[in-house]
Amino acid sequence: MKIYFAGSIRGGRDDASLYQKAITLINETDTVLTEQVGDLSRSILEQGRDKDALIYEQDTNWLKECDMVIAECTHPSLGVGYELAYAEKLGKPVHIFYRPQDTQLSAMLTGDSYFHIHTYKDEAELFTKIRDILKH
Ligand code: 6K6
Repeated sequence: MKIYFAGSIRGGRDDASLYQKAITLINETDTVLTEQVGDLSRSILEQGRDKDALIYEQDTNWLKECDMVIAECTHPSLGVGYELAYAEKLGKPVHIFYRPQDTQLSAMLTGDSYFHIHTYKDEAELFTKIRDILKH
C-alpha cells in the first residue's frame, strides 16, 4: 500500500525522530509517500510562498494517490489537521495515533467517528499497532 504518513513540521519537531522510526517500519512492508516528515536534516524555517505552494501541491497530490493515512497527532499541527479533513473528504482510511499522557486530542478528531483513533504509551506499542493496521 501507499501510505501517507502525517506528523507535525512547523507545529514543532519534538517527535520527529519517532516519525522517522515509524516511517522506516512502514517502509519494511509498504511505501511511505511522505518521507520528509521524518527527515531530521531539513529545516522547518524554509520559507517562501513559492516553496509552500509546491509543498501544498505535492502533499495534496499524495493524499489523492495514497491508500491510507497514518497520522501521529500527539504534537498539535495545523497542517496535519488540514490533511486529516482533506483525507476524509477523499474517503481515504485514516488512522490517528496519540499518547494520551502527553496531550488532549482535539474534539474535532475524537468526535468524528470517521477516524480510527488509537492510543499508545510508548514506541513499542505504537509500532505493534502500526504493524497490525498494515496486516489488514
Ligand atoms: C521541512 C522539514 C521537513 O520538510 C520540510 C519542508 N516542509 C514540508 N514538506 C512536506 N510536507 C509538509 C511540509 N510542511 C508541512 N507539510 C505537511 O503538513 C506534512 O505532510 C505534514 O504532515 C504536515 C505538517 O504541518 P505543519 O503545520 O506542522 O507544518
